[in-house]
Amino acid sequence: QLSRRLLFHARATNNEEAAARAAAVNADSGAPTIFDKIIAKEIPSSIVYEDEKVLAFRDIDPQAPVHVLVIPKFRDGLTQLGKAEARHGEILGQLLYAAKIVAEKEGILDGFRVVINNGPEACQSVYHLHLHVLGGRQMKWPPG
Ligand code: TR5
Repeated sequence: QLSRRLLFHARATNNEEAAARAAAVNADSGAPTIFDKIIAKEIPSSIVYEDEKVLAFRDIDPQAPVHVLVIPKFRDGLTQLGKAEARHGEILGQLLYAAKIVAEKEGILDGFRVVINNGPEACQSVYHLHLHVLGGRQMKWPPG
C-alpha cells in the first residue's frame, strides 16, 4: 500500500526520481507475498469462493460495492500476467471462470469489470497474479 501511494504521489508531482524509487519498491522480486498467508489462512480474509486451484476473497480496500480478488492457490511463477507461459493456460482459464462464478454469487452478472494490473506502470502492488472483480455500481470508462 505504501509503495502504491508513493507511485501515485510520484505521478502527481511528476517527479521522475520518486517514480523510479516507487517502481523499484514495487518490483517483482518473486518473494512470497501477503496472499500466501491468506491462502494458508494465517491471515483472515472474507472468502467468496474457493476450490482446489482458486481462492476468491474480498479486497481489503474496496473500490466498488463488490470488489473481490481471484487468485491461483499455487503461484507457479505467475507473479504477474506478464510472466505467463503456455503451461499456465489452464489456470488462467480457471481464474477467469472463477471471476464469473464470483460475479454470479455477488449478483452482478449484469455488469461487472475484471481487471489485472500488470507491473509498476499499472500500479500492481502485490506480486501474486490476481484478478480484480468489480461491480455493484456504474463503472466508468476509460479507467484511470
Ligand atoms: O494493486 P494490485 O492490482 O496489485 O492489487 C492488490 C490488491 O490487494 C489491492 O486492491 C489491495 O487493496 C489488496 N490487498 C492488499 C492486502 C490485502 C488486500 N486484500 C485483502 N486482504 C489484504 N490483506 C490482509 N493485506 C494486504 N496487504
